[in-house]
Amino acid sequence: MLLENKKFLIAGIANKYSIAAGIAYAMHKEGAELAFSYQNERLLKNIKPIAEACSSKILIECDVSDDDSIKSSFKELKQCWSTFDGFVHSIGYAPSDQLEGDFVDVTTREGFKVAHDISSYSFTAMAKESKSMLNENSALLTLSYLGSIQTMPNYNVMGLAKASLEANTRFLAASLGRNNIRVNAISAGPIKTLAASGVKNFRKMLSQHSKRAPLGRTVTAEEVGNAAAFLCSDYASGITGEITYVDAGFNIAAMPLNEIEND
Ligand code: NAD
Ligand code: 0WE
Repeated sequence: MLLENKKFLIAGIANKYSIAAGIAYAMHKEGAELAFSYQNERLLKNIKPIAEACSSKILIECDVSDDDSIKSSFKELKQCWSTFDGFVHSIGYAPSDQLEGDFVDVTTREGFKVAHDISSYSFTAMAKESKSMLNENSALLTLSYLGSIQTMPNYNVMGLAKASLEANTRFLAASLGRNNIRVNAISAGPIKTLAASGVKNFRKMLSQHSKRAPLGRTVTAEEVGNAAAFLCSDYASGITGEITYVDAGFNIAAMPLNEIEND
């Protein structure tokens, strides 16, 4: 098993559809010992059965908008694990008014600030607070999206925040490399999760994705999870600062092959 004798914290499960839930299952399957952090008490009931299925009893509240909450959550984790082998950051947020309408018109200073704070800075903050507890050979992982490098309707300021998150991945990798801590990101294709459910025309985006992607389909949280398990394992010991696309190939295709052929 890829992750035997390794301990990972999973941050960002809201419910069973969360990408982080797919990651947790895959990492559990590969023998990792897991702990979970959740944004607020409201989500606890959703996370409990997932933690149970992963044989974990460690559930810690952590709101990444609050430095004290991040600090105390790693203090709490230390009660269970004196050291561990990394964490998965699967957290992103922008106020909903930022994600509908024309970029220039809807983007505000406050919306920009919140999106970057929650979706990018929080990755740095978690690395900072956990650094002293991380073993040699640790791995940190975050989740990005194609909107970081290409435009699309409505993703708006989240695209900027994901660009920041990807640069963050590279700077953290450079900063922590000498401690033998690797830092990577997965850029996932669109998946119908809670964060996606409020998005206008998300179903249309999924069908567009299937049309253009070389594999002719979307990806699942399980597929993202399998790539995550690899990147967090010693099989990926030579990989750091990378953005790995798990998107059925969508990002490499400028035009759908079949449509041209069928004309
Ligand atoms: P999700 O809604 O299941 O997960 C988002 C998580 O962010 C939730 O668990 C939420 O509690 C957490 N979060 C938000 N604000 C927080 C805060 N202040 N403190 C702590 N946690 C907070 O949706 P998801 O799609 O699984 O998203 C996970 C990650 O994957 C995000 O970074 C998202 O941008 C990224 N992503 C999603 C897709 C997609 O299509 N669903 C594609 C590529 C990347
Ligand atoms: O990163 C994401 C989700 C980002 C997200 C979603 C929400 C909805 C609810 C961040 N913040 C919020 N805030 C809310 O209040 N994805 C990659 C999924 C996603 O979101 C989109 C997409 C895709 C794809 C938004 C617009 C356009 C496309």
